[in-house]
Amino acid sequence: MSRYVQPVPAPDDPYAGDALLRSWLERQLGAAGHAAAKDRLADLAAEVTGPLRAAHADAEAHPPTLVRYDPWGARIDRIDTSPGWEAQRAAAARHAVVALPYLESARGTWGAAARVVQHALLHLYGPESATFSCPVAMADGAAALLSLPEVDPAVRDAWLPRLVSTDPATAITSGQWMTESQGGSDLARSSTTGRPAADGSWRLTGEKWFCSAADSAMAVALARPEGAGRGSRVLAPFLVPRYAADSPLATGEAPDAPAPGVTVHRLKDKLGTRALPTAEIGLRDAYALPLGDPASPGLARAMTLVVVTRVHNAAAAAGGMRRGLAYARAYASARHVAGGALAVSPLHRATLGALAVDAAGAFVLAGHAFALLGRVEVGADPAAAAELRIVAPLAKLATGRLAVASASEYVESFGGAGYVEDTGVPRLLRDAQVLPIWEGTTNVLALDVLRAVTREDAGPPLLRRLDAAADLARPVSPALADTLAGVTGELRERLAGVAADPQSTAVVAGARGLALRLAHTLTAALLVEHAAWGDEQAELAARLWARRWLRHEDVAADAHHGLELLC
Ligand code: UCC
Repeated sequence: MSRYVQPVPAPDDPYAGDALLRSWLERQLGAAGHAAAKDRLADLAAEVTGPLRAAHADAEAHPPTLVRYDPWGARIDRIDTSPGWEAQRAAAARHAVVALPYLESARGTWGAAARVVQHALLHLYGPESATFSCPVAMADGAAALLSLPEVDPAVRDAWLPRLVSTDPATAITSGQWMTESQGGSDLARSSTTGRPAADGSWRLTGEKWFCSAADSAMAVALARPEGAGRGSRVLAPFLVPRYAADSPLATGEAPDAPAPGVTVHRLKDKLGTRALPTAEIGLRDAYALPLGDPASPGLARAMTLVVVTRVHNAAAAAGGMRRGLAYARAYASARHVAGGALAVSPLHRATLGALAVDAAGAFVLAGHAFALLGRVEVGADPAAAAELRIVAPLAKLATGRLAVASASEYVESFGGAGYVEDTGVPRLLRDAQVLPIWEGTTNVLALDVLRAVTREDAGPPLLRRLDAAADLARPVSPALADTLAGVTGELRERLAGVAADPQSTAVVAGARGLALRLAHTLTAALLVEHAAWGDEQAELAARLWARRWLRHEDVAADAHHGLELLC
């Protein structure tokens, strides 16, 4: 009797097969702008489905290791990574996944929308990058911080070109050394200190607890300048060269040895993102360069980086959801149960359809955040800046939670195979779980949303977009328009309640619910906007999203009927 072997699921080309991505680009970039991006996107997609998928598997199978001592007893703290990880590093540079929005040529072609093209690159690259998307995010955040006018041009000129290089031989990434064990997200408790040296550089001393991409050539570290006092606002961002090659304090160490004063205590043993080296790092008078004047409160400067990594987080969530859907659909087409393909089961189709609605929502939310970021950076657009202040945390928190829920469904949709490690499927769930955690948990971000609303009056720009979307929806679907208008009215009242008594227990306890409601309503509005431009898929997704997330209805029957259109 022959043994049955399940077919390996082979998802579509992630660019050619993603209708929403393509129509989003067509709308955001215009036909000529999209045409100018096509080769770049097609090249990356082709590499993702071939060598990068293999590199991803290799990096996941061979996690990084820390070699603390050389054979003769010298402390070397070397992080060894796999060939797959290095292939991901090279591809990120070659495909300009970090660099694109900083390239003159890209800004010339797409203007502020270079960030839209970058988001498309991330959407393709991230899900099977073995989480190289993390160093990509932090390198981008560091590049944005280095681009600020208050940063010393000599520091910028020395480091920014390396961060945005498209040559794998010279490109570097950055870590982000913020978190300390006693502080976590409460940065006010940071105890790393900085003291100035005679030559304008600084020396940092402290312990950093959660340093991802610890193999990067540099890191942005937060430290409290000597004499600066307590609290979070006075913390200042510093650039720390990670290796001896870049540290003027080095005295003959090998170029790839840690910079003097930088010690890698250990690598974290994490639930997921296992290919990504995350370390606890000690600093003892480590060489550092200030990013801006350390005498002026620096946390707001550092948030330039954090806003960028938060929108990358949203892109990672949305990209992962889309790729999970592609795998689940490929599996359902190949898998036969009860006399037919799983893909024709109405119940399975309804499950996948609901996931497609969620993937579409996450995509437009992340995409909108990138579009705003581009307008802030290129046009210094104040309306975009005001909206981004609230959209960045909303996009991060809502997509993080959606990604975990979706990943759980994707794993389940593979049945037993989804629970078997070397199918690669369980990783989807483990890796999704980091998304609501790093760069601020759901609750930390919900409190950030409250602060944005109360201190920076971030509610009105959002409400204006929601009002406009209700008007746009009316000719197409009065029911959808009514839902949007009703929920927007409810949100207007809740935001007024927040403004009236921001510290009340009811407001603080309700922060997560409010933030999710804002994010889900914004997502409906963004789908409506895309539908009004002429996208049929977005129209169905908008209707089902609003019913699913704003009215909490079961959309199974419509999701089943609409599955092909939704994908
Ligand atoms: O390090 C980490 C792991 C790395 C892994 C990265 C992977 C990324 C991959 C993604 C793709 C795959 S995670 C680090 C996690 N830590 C955080 O995210 C910090 C969480 N905590 C917060 O977000 C808090 O909201 C604080 C600490 C930023 C602020 O709380 P405070 O202490 O109450 O401070 P304030 O008073 O609210 O804000 C201080 C200043 C103010 O400006 P000034 O000084 O001008 O008044 C605020 O306006 O910071 C400004 N500010 C902001 N600006 C605060 N929040 C923001 C914001 N969201 N946007 C802009």
